[in-house]
Amino acid sequence: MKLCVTPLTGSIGAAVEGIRLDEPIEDRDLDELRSAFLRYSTLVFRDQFVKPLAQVEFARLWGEPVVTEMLHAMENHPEIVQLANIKKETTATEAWHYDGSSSAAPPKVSMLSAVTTPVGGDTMWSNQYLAYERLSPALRDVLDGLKVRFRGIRLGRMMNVAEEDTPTAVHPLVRTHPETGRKALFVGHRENACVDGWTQEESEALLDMLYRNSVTPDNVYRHSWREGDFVMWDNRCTMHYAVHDYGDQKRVLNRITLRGEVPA
Ligand SMILES: O=C(O)CCC(=O)C(=O)O
Ligand SMILES: [Fe+2]
Repeated sequence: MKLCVTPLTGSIGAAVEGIRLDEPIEDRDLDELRSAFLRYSTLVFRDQFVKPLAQVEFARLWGEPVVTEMLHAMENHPEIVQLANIKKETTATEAWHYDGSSSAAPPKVSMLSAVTTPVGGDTMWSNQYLAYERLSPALRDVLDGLKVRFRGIRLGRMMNVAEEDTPTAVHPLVRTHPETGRKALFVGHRENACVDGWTQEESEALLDMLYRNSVTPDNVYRHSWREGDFVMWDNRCTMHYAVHDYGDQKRVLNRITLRGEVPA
């Protein structure tokens, strides 16, 4: 089998064919996967049907799986969280977000293996390098010096954690990717984020604009899930959004995240 990487949009995402993720991967293919991952930020593998143990083994090729606070691990696989029975009323993921933005070191990579898929239930990713690069140089200069306080309010609500007990962290609004060296906009929704040292009103005006600018259709890949799909994304330079348009239909995805660096 020959590894084949095909871009999915002009801005973010690539499909990878010619590889089985649950079989030993040759160094040459792994190198190619790594460079495709850094280039396209989100990789889609169809028809993989990766089982939990194989997902953990594949994840270890990329880093150290983390057990996410506030989320319930899968029995026998503490590294895996099974996303299932997510209700529209309480979901924390139907909003553009970074995983773990309210923790000191958000995960660097997240990986989903689709077990059961509904009609609908797509996931979208945005390119946060471009979200930054397409701003004017003068605004970029201002943003380079700012920090944002993130609060895990939505996730806390979903997991019934009191608002005062939800984690918070302060991160640079513009972070430099430790592997590519490119700058990416690490923005948050005004509900979960506030520019450090700014008034609420000032912060909302800026964050609203940056957030909106990040996720215009020309900067987004939207994935329609099929059972067996495996998707991995770079949480240092993308945001994502889980569309909840599937009512009570069953939707099950197995999720692993990898330990990340402190954003700088
Ligand atoms: O359910 C999804 O499609 C993605 C959920 C999500 O935000 C995540 O796994 O981090
Ligand atoms: Fe997420």
